[in-house]
Amino acid sequence: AVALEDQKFSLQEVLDTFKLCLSENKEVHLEQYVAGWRGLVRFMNSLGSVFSFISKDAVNKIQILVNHLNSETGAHYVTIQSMVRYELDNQLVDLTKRGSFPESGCRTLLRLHRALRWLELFLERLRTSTEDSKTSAMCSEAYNESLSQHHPWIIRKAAGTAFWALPGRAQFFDVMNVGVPDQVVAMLGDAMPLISEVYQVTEDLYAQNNLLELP
Ligand code: 1PW
Repeated sequence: AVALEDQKFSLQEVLDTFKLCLSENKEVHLEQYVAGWRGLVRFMNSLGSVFSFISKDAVNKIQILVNHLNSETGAHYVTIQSMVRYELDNQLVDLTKRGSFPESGCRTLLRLHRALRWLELFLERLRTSTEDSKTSAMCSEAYNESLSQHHPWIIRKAAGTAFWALPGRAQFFDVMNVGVPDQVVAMLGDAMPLISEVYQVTEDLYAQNNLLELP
């Protein structure tokens, strides 16, 4: 069987999955959120092997969340809202220092959530870029404004090195498999508000529950 991560895909589909994860009452469905991330990992892997160290951690985090979904307490993990309520009500989260719950849904999802902000900033730069824009510069600017603040020096260093090896803008658009550059730009214009909304709903939920700095 072909590994899921190797299948041909279109970034459009990936972004559509993120759209599906938000219900009318603004609940974020974990299964779709995870499916969206799986697509992003496929995307990263098609950008070259340098990115695999980055996608590896995302794959680990995705698997932890899938394990929660498939466990006997999986019913509590249907939405991010129900997950937060369940884990907090049952003291299943390390709130101040790492301890008994290194794989809590709350701290695991927070890592993906922070990475989603990076993606949002990066895709927005890509959307408004011109032909001579450098993907490596756009990627590292987005990273420096977001995720890097949560990473130790050694990871920042490794990430910076990986960005240098990113394909150029034209090849990047090609890998997205959406169409000519104008179509990519239009697709991103449609998709960005949805990604932003998923991000914002999660951010607000975590802020309300004081979870934004989970160890
Ligand atoms: C080109 C599009 C890229 C968008 C996807 C971004 C995925 C970002 C994954 C960065 C991972 C870098 C290496 C891992 C670092 C982990 O230590 C860190 N994980 C994340 C996702 O930031 C923190 O997780 P930890 O160590 O607290 O379990």
